[in-house]
Amino acid sequence: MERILCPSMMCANYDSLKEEVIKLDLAGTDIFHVDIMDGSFVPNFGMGIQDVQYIRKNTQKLIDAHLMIENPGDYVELFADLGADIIYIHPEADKQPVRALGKIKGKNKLAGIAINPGTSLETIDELLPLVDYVMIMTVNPGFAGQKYLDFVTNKIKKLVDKKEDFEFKIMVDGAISPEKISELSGLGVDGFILGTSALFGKSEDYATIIKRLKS
Ligand code: S6P
Ligand code: MG
Repeated sequence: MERILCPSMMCANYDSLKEEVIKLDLAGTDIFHVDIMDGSFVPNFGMGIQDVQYIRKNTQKLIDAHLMIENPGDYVELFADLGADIIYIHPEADKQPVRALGKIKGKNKLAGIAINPGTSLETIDELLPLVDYVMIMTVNPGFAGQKYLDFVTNKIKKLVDKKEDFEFKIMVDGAISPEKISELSGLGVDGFILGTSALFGKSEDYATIIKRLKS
């Protein structure tokens, strides 16, 4: 099974965003991960509308919008129209997550849910047949450069067991180091968000790092 690698663009060098997108594209990026925050669902602000448009203009690869915002269902159409291919909502942030996922599908986009470290799988069981991706947060969302929360690995194992019955892919986001990628892909995780722990701010170039992380 090929690992799906997704650079977190919040961690890219903004002095030269266009070159970053092109370099990452050529280096073997599968999905560009774009963190959208509202200062309410998470205590920070991330990327925004212009960032999604700008990345879209410079790559043909898939783009995901990770909506860390209240009432994400109100905004899925906006991000679909901006060119995101995959839209993640946090079910914790929407009173009607099923409706929000329906809106994503209505736009012919791939639907994902991202779940916080404290969210139990039992609360999202009904959503599993409706999604293409389940992204497990392995840090409290809002910031790059945090520490992996070990207790979440147990939830990842439980989700892998449920995968047989459905079609979704399992992604992990937060403090994903090269060591975590080997460990978690061994458990059955499909995709990895690459931030400061694995990809950005290193001395080697993106192509060398991504090639190594793929295998
Ligand atoms: C923030 C966001 C994440 C980070 C990513 C950074 O919570 O959803 O996508 O950008 O986790 O990676 P790292 O390795 O610095 O934690
Ligand atoms: Mg993210």
